[in-house]
Amino acid sequence: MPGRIIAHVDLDYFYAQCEELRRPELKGRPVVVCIYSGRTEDSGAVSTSNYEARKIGIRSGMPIVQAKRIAGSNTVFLSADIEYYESVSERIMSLLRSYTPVMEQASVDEAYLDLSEVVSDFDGGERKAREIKNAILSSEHLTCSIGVSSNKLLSKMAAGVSKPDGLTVVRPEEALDFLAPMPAGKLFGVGRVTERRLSEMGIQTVEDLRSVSPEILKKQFGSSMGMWLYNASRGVDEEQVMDRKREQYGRIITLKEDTRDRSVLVDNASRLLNEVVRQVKADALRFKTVSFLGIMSDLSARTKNRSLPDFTDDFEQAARIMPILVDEFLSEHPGNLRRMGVKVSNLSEDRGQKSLFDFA
Ligand code: DCP
Ligand code: MG
Ligand code: MG
Repeated sequence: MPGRIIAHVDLDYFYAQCEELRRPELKGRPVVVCIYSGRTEDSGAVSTSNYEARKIGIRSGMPIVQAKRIAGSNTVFLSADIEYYESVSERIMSLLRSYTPVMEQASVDEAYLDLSEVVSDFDGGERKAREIKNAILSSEHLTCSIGVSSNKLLSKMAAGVSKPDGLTVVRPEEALDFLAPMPAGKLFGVGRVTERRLSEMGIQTVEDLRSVSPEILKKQFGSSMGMWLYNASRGVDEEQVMDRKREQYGRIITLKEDTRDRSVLVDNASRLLNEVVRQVKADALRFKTVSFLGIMSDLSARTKNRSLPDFTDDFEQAARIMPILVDEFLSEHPGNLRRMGVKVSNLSEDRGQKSLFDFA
């Protein structure tokens, strides 16, 4: 029996690529997406930058002031629009979930897919990864990088070596050579403190790390971290891909202006519900509870829920409840809403319809 076949998918320069997507005129120029803290005009940090901006040295986490100092006059600075990136992310995660039921979203732009039951060998894994890259490109017009190997650690490292738009397969027999020259402190899972300690011990590469005995590693780093380093340096990682089941699907938006206008709330709720239901359906699930939520001008959050008689994935049926929820909400909560959202929960597997996986 062959070992596991795990893919790690990470979208390239994600927030910045999303911005290029909706503003094609930005393509080719350095783009810097910023999270402004609002204290002074330029206080805050760079969230991410596209590869043109990275070429001139602008990176995630850098203070905006510093990025502006090294930026040329053609560099574009944008304020992060998290809601937009999250909506793109959710669609891509749904798409990824259609390839395997064992899928773990690891951050807004990355996921692990256990393909062991979907393909029979690493060539199959490579073909599947290419298929996934093409699907993300044709449906969302975004590029990603994928690593394929026998475990999460190697796949995560493999996805990182050929960015952007990369695909790297590390077969089990290649794992040792693949990791050997990498900086030991950059093994995924090594934190800052461990990284510093490794460098104090004169350990630079993963190959250096391999020459340290498990006893010494355990003494220096504690038994669990010590053993983890011992195994990781040899490309061994037993971590399972956790297909945490989702408990709810929702979307929240910021209203153009604070309001309690019934028709504005109902129209937005209906539009958001439509997006949410489409995702639930794409994941072959049904739901029973529908919620309307509002965040008031004073930032307090309020919710109204209602359950349907049975599980459904029918938008019309759920949409009929929305005006009722909005009316109840408005009658119970005085004041204007700043943000609003909808959520469906109480999920169940859609047994009426086979998932792609059942046909594999
Ligand atoms: N992010 C952030 N602050 C950080 C790191 C990341 O706000 N310090 C956000 C912006 C990124 C997104 O998370 O677009 C995904 O993070 P990644 O580390 O995957 O970085 P990118 O996708 O931007 O670039 P890469 O092409 O290297 O994956
Ligand atoms: Mg990324
Ligand atoms: Mg990422």
